[in-house]
Amino acid sequence: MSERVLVQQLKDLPDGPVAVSGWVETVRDQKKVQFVILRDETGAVQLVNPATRPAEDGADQDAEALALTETISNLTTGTFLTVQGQLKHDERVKLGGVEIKVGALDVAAAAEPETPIAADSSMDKRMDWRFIDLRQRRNNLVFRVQTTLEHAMRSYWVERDFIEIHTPKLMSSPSESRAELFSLDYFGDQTAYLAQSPQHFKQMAQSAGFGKVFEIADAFRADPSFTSRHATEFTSIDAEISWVDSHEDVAKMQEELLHAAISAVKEKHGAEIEELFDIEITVPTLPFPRLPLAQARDIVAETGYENPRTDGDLDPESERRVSAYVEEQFGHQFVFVTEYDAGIRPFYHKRDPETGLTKSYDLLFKGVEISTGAQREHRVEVLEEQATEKGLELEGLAHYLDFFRYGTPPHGGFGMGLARLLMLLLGEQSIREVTFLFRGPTRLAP
Ligand code: AMO
Repeated sequence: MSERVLVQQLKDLPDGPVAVSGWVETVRDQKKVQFVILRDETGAVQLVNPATRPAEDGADQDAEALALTETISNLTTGTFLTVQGQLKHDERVKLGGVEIKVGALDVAAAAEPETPIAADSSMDKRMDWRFIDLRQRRNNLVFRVQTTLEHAMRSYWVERDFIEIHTPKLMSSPSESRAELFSLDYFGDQTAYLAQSPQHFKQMAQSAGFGKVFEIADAFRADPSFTSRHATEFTSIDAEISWVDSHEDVAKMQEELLHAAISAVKEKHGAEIEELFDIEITVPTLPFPRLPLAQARDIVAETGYENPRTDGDLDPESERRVSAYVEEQFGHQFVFVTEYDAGIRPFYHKRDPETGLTKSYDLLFKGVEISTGAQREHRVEVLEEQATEKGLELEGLAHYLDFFRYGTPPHGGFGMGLARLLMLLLGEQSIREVTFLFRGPTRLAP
């Protein structure tokens, strides 16, 4: 028995005995010869078997060959199996220039004959059967790209002595606002909230003297919207650093981080992404352009679009227009929109004493917000004032406010949605396509 090899290794192996494991993609059962396309996590290979059909005249036949032919005839799409056979290099084989002549087949688990989805099924139907949908090459690539992105980000941070933290997702108070909050019964009469962000605890790490921290973890938002960018559970990429002079120090770290991560993706998967997603990965140049919000609003107004938002924030169409302007003027897919009005930012954003504007930004990528960053207000009296001004009860924030009563350095950080970054990088239309299992208002299963 040969040891299992991966399909992508076959091209480098000499002709001879091999074993490959995977699932059946197609079966072509011809009278004289049978072909099976077998796929594993690295590629697909053609299996071939000269068919032995029952003789009509009752002549003696090789029982094993008959049984093998019958097994292959009965193979269903999706069946997982191991094949032992003879590898043969043959340039005429379109699929990779190799094929395996089947010696023995060992079915691990047979699939039911009717596959419930096809490649052109609706997104909702594909999500019902996500494990089958994920067998597509494109979908497999999404998660290999995701792995490279996260690995490159971790490497960037670890090389710079950041500490990785895992903050609790069960909380006694909301982590952002009271909006979009999931609450649940917690032993007796207590209420727990699901963390909307690691905001409180990544700031706590600053008071703990950790200096630079990061976390890649789930965040929860009871957001009832059905847009292409919102989920009720998503992976949030967060970082927080001490001793910043302004949000600019945070932006600098984030743009370097994205530069490193996207470079890694292009280097490792650029060609395959181009083949399967028909999109060229552009490594962003440094620094990314910056645009104060007031100027961004003017740019939108000059395009003739009337932003329906009355609070001065940019609506999604305005964000698209700002990005289009930046792409045209500076040839850049990213832009930091900075200096948001205090009224449209959380209480914990630091404000510029002269302008009253927050030391914060939103990062737009190809017209969509992927991140919010800011310097934080670290003076507890000012924090209390700003929280009260926003109508928040200090009692509920008591533990958070305590973090800043016993010494804390000036600090800042950002939160970034992993799925939004992936969606835009790969030119996909919805975060559902790049989320392993999407969670939304009407989607709790599988
Ligand atoms: P914010 O609320 O802007 O900021 O969220 C940061 C980023 O998280 C992603 N995101 C989402 N992704 C999918 N579905 C959602 N419902 C969803 N909500 C947010 C977006 C967004 O830009 N604590 C601050 C960050 C900070 O200041 O450090 C925060 O959570 O990509």
